[in-house]
Amino acid sequence: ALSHHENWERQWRNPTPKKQYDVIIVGGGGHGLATAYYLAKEFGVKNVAVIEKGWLGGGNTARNTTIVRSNYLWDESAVLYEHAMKLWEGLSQDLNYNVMFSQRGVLNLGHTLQDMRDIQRRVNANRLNGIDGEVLDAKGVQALVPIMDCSKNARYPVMGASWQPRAGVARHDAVAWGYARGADAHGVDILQQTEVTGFKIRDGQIYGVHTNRGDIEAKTVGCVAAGNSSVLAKMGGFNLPLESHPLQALVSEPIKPILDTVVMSNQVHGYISQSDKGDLVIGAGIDGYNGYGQRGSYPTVEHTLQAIVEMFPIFSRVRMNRQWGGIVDTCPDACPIISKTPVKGLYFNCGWGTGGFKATPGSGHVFAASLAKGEMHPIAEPFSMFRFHSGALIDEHGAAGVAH
Ligand code: FAD
Ligand code: PYC
Repeated sequence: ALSHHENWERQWRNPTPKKQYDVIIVGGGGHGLATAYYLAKEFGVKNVAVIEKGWLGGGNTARNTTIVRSNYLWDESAVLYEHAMKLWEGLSQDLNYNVMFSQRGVLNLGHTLQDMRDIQRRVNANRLNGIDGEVLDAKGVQALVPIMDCSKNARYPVMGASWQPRAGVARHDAVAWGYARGADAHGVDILQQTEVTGFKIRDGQIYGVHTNRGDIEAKTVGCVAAGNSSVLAKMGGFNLPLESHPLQALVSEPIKPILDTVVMSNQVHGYISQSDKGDLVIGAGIDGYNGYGQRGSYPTVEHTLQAIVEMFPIFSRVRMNRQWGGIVDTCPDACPIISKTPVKGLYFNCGWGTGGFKATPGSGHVFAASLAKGEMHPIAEPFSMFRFHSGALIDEHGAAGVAH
């Protein structure tokens, strides 16, 4: 049947690399593509290349479980993630591409008194920052999710939850493809199967990159390479305080619609939503070891499914269909790095760890503004890599949602 469609128009070009660009973005995931899109569309910087060693959005953008929320504790991160949330709310229209952003709400469950105190504190902080949020008791949670075991018999009974109604999920591939098509339409060159193997640096200033397809020059280079960020930093001659860990996810066979919101529990440690296709989309925390293999180990899967079945006994006989892993770049304070570096003109946007998908539009937008102006955008400013020198950390482990 597809033979009738062989003349489909390409969504983006497959150009030959030019010798020189104004800005090079390393990494063609959601964040890199969003950066290129806003650079060209909003900041008038159109001579831009996105260099991707594999295929577009094949890294964590393709591998994540697409939870989008902005209920972070501290002002700095709340502002960053809420900036992203506002962009999500108009993204399909802006890109003219359906990113299937579904604001079905996210519950972060509490199972102990201390969980509930933390939830109250975080929801209060959110509301002071103009972010929607409510504290629910167990009855309120049960009313939203009738199939969840909210009885007192559970090993860790559900005591309540934070509820962000504007939160939800989006379609990961569509986000990458929508930004790619938009960036390409504004003249950005998207170079797939092109790996950056080194930086050209002279007198402390970047002036290009080495790639497996030859050298390409630019006086501004932004690296957005998620789990591979430390490898690129090493090429620049400095270290980043990142650990690269596998983070796994799995999906079930498709079933009829049964769960119309997103449920996360850090205490029993699992999270779940149902995709529009019907699959249950499931995950938990990182595998404890460092590595670059996009797989993960069996005990983590077992632990995750124990938690899911404990919360949802109704799912005990649903079969799992697929499992995969991505490499996440975790930072000591569970916050990203959006920053200048010791090399002039070389910028990094990384350290999003287990939670960067939700930030994709906001991250791309503030990074683009910073690259265009040569000065960090005020929202990005607190996320400098130099906070690990000054000690001005922003500890978001509580809101990160997935144990690091
Ligand atoms: P990526 O999409 O990984 O893009 C980086 C790109 O850089 C890759 O395509 C890679 O090939 C390329 N690259 C690397 N090195 C080079 C090089 N030398 N030369 C050229 N290209 C290079 N976040 C949420 O907010 N909600 C979630 O529910 C969620 N769930 C997750 C579940 C899993 C299983 C995983 C793995 C992650 C999850 N995350 C979640 C985190 C989220 O996926 C990431 O933070 C986010 O997608 C990072 O986007 P990115 O564009 O920076 O990275
Ligand atoms: O950051 O919300 C999140 C998240 C959920 C699953 C993985 N990360």
